[in-house]
Amino acid sequence: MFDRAEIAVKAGDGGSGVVSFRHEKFVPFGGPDGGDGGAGGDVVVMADEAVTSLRAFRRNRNYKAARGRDGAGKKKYGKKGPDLVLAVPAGTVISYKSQVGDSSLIADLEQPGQSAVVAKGGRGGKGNTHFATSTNQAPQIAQQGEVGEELDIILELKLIADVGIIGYPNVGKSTLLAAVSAAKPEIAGYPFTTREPILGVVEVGTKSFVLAEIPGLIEDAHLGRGLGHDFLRHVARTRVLIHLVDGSSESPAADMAQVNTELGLFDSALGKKPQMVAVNKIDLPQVGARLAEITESFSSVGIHVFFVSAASGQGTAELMAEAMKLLQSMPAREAGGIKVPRKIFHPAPRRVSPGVQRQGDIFVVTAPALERIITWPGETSSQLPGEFRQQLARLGVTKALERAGVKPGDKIRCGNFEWEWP
Ligand SMILES: Nc1nc2c(ncn2[C@@H]2O[C@H](COP(=O)(O)OP(=O)(O)OP(=O)(O)O)[C@@H](O)[C@H]2O)c(=O)[nH]1
Ligand SMILES: [Mg+2]
Repeated sequence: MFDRAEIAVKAGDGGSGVVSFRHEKFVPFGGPDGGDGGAGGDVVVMADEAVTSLRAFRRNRNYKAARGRDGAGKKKYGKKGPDLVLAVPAGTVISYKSQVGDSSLIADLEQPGQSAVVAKGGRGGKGNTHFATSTNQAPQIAQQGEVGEELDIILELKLIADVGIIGYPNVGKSTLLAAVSAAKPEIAGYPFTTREPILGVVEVGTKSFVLAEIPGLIEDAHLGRGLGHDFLRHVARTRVLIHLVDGSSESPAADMAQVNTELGLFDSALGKKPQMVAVNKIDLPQVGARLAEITESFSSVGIHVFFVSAASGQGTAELMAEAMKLLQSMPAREAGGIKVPRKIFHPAPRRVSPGVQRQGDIFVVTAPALERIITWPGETSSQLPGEFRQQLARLGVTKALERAGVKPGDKIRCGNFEWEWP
């Protein structure tokens, strides 16, 4: 029932900010003008009408968006890395591989055009213009871009049936599905043979639709008895119903009324879904003998019936052609009877507040914004500790260091840098 693929996605890293200074005539050492890096590209999953399966994702499992470009002098921003858009069929459910249950859901892309960001690109690093302070007009530090998000996700195609076959147990629903599609449901002469919805693809000319056998609709299904309750939800997602009745039953019209009562009790919208009524087993002599009587019993309540033999195939192609016509005459799929909240994934904010941890005789500063600080080749680094201290003060880390008992001469480490507390 599901087509499934597990893939690894990695959003682009942000580009780096740069250290650069204005070079003006007669001004040998102008102000800082290093531009910021561009953000890395996101990995986006998008439902696309032209895509019909997840097969492509079985061949290639790794997907990486491009990184952002580095900034440049003259305050030039680096270009954002282009997003990587993965096209999937409508009806694809995206979830985290690392989580189970409801919290694993990232998005449910029901309609073509819907999309979700599954991995957010890293933000670009800041150029040295951002690090100027009143006491340091020539900052020699810039910031590296953030690393893009990386995670494993599961794509699952939830086939949504266009047409559902409903009817009393044992009327021949499985036999009909098997006759018109490649599906191979179990067929047997006792009720409730089919225990969960079975899907098949029906081709009519060059077009196709998905047909589902909805099992177990009986009296009191709406109360959760029998198998019916769960499957009524599948009925809600179909657009057209084929109501199959057994021509050899005592009263085919009464059987149909009973099943419809169940539908209506579950959800009144279901009762209003367009139905095509088909009388099955016309190959049986006792059924062949009463076609006029059956036609009359339905037409007296305003219902047109189709006659078929799922076993011999008689009339089934015509029934499918009519179902296709009816589908095409209907507006595009709506959300159906069940309201599925539309979920669009927003990655959680990555803000981590700065902190200090003592590791032996080194004070390690955790401050994502500072850990990404970089120096620029060719620039002097003697003033770096001073610049770092200013940034630490700005982030309120100095106080945290003092609270942690830092003394002159102690070693401080942040990202790739290490220096002494003066
Ligand atoms: N003679 C005849 N028998 C049929 C026809 N269609 C189905 N049957 C028989 O009717 C019985 C039930 O058929 P299924 O296709 O399993 O019926 P179902 O509606 O799927 O039944 P459940 O899944 O158990 O609710 C089987 O013995 C079939 O062989 C038909 O067109 N003619
Ligand atoms: Mg069946």
